[in-house]
Amino acid sequence: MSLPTRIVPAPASALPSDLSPAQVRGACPHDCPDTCSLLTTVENGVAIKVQGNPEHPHTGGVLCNKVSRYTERTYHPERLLQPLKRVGPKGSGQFEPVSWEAALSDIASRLTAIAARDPEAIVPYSYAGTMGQVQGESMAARFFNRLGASLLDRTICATAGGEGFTQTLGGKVGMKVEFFAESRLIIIWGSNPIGSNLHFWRYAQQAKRDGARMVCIDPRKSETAEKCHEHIALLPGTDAALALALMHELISHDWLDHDYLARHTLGWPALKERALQWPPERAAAVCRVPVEQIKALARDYGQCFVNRQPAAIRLNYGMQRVRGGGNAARAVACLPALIGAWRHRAGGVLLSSSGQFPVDKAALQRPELLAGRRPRTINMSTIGDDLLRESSPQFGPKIEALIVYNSNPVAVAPESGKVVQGFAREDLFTVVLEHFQTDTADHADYLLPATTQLEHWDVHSAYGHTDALLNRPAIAPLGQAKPNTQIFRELAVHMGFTDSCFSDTDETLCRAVYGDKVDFQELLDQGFATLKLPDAPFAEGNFPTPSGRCEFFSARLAAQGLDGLPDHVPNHETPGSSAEFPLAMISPPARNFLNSSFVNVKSLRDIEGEPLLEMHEQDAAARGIHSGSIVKVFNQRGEYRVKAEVSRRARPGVVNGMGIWWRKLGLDGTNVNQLTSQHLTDLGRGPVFYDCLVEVQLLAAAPEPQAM
Ligand SMILES: Nc1nc2c(c(=O)[nH]1)N[C@H]1C(S)=C(S)[C@@H](COP(=O)(O)OP(=O)(O)OC[C@H]3O[C@@H](n4cnc5c(=O)[nH]c(N)nc54)[C@H](O)[C@@H]3O)O[C@H]1N2
Ligand SMILES: Nc1nc2c(c(=O)[nH]1)N[C@H]1C(S)=C(S)[C@@H](COP(=O)(O)OP(=O)(O)OC[C@H]3O[C@@H](n4cnc5c(=O)[nH]c(N)nc54)[C@H](O)[C@@H]3O)O[C@H]1N2
Ligand code: SF4
Ligand SMILES: [Mo]
Repeated sequence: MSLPTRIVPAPASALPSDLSPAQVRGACPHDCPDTCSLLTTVENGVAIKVQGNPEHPHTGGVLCNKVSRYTERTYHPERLLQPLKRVGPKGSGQFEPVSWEAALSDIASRLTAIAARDPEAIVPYSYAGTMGQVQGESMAARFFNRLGASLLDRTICATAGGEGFTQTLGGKVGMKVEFFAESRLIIIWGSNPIGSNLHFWRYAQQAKRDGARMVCIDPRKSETAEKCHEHIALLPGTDAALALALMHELISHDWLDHDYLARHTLGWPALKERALQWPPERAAAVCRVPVEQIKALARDYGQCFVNRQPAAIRLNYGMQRVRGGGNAARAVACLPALIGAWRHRAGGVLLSSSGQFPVDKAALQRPELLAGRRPRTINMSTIGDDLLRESSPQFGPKIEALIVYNSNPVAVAPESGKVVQGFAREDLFTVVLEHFQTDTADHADYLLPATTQLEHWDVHSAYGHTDALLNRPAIAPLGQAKPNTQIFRELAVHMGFTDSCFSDTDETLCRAVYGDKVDFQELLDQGFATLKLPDAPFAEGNFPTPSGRCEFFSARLAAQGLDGLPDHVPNHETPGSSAEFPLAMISPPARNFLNSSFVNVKSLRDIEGEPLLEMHEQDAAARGIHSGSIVKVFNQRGEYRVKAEVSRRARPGVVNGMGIWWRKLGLDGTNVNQLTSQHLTDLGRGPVFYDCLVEVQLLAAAPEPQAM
């Protein structure tokens, strides 16, 4: 195979001595519930193939389409391989190469000057470009703690649902994913596992083959919805109404596990009273689905109680990106307790398993480096507004410097018009650590080349299974790229930080992730270690809530002046409420991208084609739109162009703007987030990407089909 000449094969001494010469075990770093175990084949210091590890049961030797092409991403001709300094106007993406030494000393002196005025004017911005515990918030967090920089509230994905689960079940805890294979009823709720949780889908298919009933709850007829026995295409943001109506039916037919309710739940009389206000007819009108579908689902769920069969819910974050997302997650989290589904190992609910990992955050992040300071917190979901704010007593200092790693906010954060305006500020000093020149990187003052997963150490928790994984480097860093940890280590030296924790190696950090709670030798030997957890964690209650019970009523929420019970909280932008913007838009993940990662990998972008808007035929016909038409999607916040597809995947009144394209690779230099808002969720201060009203207008008709 021919490789770009600038890739110098690694000298043998650069590789850790305990690596096998041919195959190296690693972990997929991406923000995906599956956290696969990888096997990378290396020849002469070059990675030639990345495969799924057949010895890891959850991976089963299979990777998704994206990561099976990992070498294409790693050796991409546009990989950033040397530090760059801006030469053109802000945002122009024009850079010249500089040495690491020049870049780090200039960055350090700029940050030192800002910190002398107020360190809170410096803001870190990161998310889950890598989910690694070490290349994520370890050395970086130490650096920002020592500096006294603003803290970042990492809300962009999961905080509404996470908070809903924490209030109800006590944390991000739930069923073990493998036991879905034994369930008799599987409700896939706000999730498209064929696209985004492939290895869960393997277990679900096993159950389906064994006769389980499958129901999908999703406004979009996704690849997954198509494969289920029933698809409930509710309006976005109406899930709590549906869940409350299911409770109503369970109560009125007495499909209730009274013993479980009495011994292991808190607030049942109050929840019962709330649910009785939600007859299925009321929910059907809110969700705009046939009332029969709600009754039938309640019957299926109730029959599992009657017949002592396990019923399982796979909930995903797709349903909590609306104003009432936290309440909706709470309502769904209550359901298993009503029928005592938790008694079975194949019953209950799973949103995320991440709360089950014993990560020693303090050992990684060293909060004591704050030395008693309590910096303000910036919410990453409102970075657009926050970059445009002046200093004020409420807000604190104007943001003067932003250090971005593991994230592409210009593409992924809501209301990108404002985000771009903020990043374009001439008086903002921006450093971006990246693999590629993303939309965000275009706005950097310094662009620093980071290593990929094939080039560095890391340890991974998962959020869709309960195995910890170790990632060993398979190849030496390409070009002058450095791990995030190393960049922050060297930056610390240039800032004059002498604390000994800045000299911890990546291997030391890997060992610190779980301390003695996970056997590190097992990780070294096998690449993964299964957490020792009970099969049916809540069969006898024992929820990690303050009361030890499933908390239908949350005293903690009530104490904050919030509703102690889950309820339906309507969207900020309720479908049907605006004549100007009559359509609701959701923007779920595209199957061949991972958020905005992989958009620049040509073979994957070719499969996705162009930015796409799926429309129901009624909505399209009313606007003279056909498949292939170029349309303008717009609202009060902005507009973007896409190719329309008249599609059975869209329900009437809802359009699906598939995510998340790089702006500069789109049709008009914008993407779907040009339209999304910076409103927040009811719990967790999360973003509301799927709570967004728009209108669509034909720009150019579809080309006539060519005669064959
Ligand atoms: N291929 C691929 N895989 C991914 C990702 C990706 O971008 N691409 N993203 C990763 C990330 S960051 C995450 S957080 C995870 C989980 O990511 P999720 O965002 O949960 O993604 P999906 O599993 O695709 O499921 C979302 C589904 O929710 C539906 N939905 C939208 N609004 C509503 C609503 O109001 N109610 C209900 N019931 N459904 C709604 C959408 O139509 C979509 O089918 O997946 C990860 N995996
Ligand atoms: N409209 C709309 N917007 C959304 C969503 C949606 O469904 N609809 N989903 C939201 C969700 S769920 C999420 S999680 C966010 C995701 O948002 P982000 O976490 O920002 O995810 P990515 O867009 O994949 O960007 C991650 C970047 O990190 C870089 N990276 C990867 N590994 C490393 C590394 O080791 N070092 C460094 N320095 N960089 C690295 C990658 O090259 C990539 O450019 O987007 C959110 N935005
Ligand atoms: S993105 Fe998900 S499915 Fe694909 S290899 Fe990574 S963990 Fe596995
Ligand atoms: Mo996410």
